Amino acid sequence: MKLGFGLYRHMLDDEHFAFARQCGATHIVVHMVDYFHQNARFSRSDQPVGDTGGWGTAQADVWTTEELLDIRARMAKYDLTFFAIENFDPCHWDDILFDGPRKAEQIETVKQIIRNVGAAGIPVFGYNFSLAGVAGRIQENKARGGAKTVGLNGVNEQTESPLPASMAWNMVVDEDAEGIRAPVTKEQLWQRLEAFLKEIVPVAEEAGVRLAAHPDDPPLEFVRGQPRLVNQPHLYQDLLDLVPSSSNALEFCLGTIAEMSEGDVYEAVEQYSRQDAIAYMHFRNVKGKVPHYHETFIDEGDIDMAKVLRILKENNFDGVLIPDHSPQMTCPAPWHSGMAYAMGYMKALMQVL
Ligand SMILES: [Mn+2]
Repeated sequence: MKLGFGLYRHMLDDEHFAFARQCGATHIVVHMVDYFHQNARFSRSDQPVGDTGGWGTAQADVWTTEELLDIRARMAKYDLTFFAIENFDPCHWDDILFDGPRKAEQIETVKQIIRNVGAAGIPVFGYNFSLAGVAGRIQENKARGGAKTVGLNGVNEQTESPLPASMAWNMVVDEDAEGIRAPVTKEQLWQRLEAFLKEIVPVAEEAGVRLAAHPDDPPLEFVRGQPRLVNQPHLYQDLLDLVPSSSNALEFCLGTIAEMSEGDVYEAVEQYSRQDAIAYMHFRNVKGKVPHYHETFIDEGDIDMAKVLRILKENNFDGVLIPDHSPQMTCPAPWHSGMAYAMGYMKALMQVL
């Protein structure tokens, strides 16, 4: 197993590559959809919440092989491997998620992206087949020592307010759209996922790319009036069984799985690592379950992280672990210090193992 690090698009520079390498990372997961491109001082747990409750406006450019190869070459100078891209831009697939008029066109766009990613030698593509995306989490100083972190303290106006028609996932895709998104049934959502996987998995196989599904965060039953797809651990199996293939895999978010109201996080790690279904893991910790939980430092939550690593090792997990999020530490570099703390802990656990 390998130690990786996630970087947003605005962080794809020498400074952040050096930081990741200095933290011990060998592999990089790149978030090409950058909520923060207009304000690089935000870190991931500083998600700006506008009056639509979103993370900003999506940008619909298709990532070219040349662009990806350039990023790959720049990180290679720091002995870093471009392991995965995380998330489609909502503009790439809003009509796939909502069964809109441009669905067929967007399926072709997604196929082209997967081909480009494969051609650039990037083996994994993480995605989150979610209608409302990440929504409703609040920031509180609940991690150890009063560190700022995110969580839920019961459902709130954000989780309960209907998703505007202007939005897909948690971003604005069409500023002019008025009204709200019609509620979708859980059955419809799963049918849309099945149709998506049946189109895209064969292309991913041919391109040498593993699609890796993130669960719904936060894993409530409904968010913004829309059902969640994978909000219990057993639903990951349903996703895998729709189209069995090594290219139909998981972006296993340990924290989100632990937040789910049913199931056992260690059994889930065992079940999915035994099948070699985990392409990479968001290795983070949390206290509580929906609708009352908060993210914690890696060593203070409900999850025994060493136990998770032992299960992964027994099942010969060969993928990448990244910290995903971390609480922010009280100092002039809150994001960096939180991440460096998580990375040092992960590196040490891996060495002891
Ligand atoms: Mn995650």
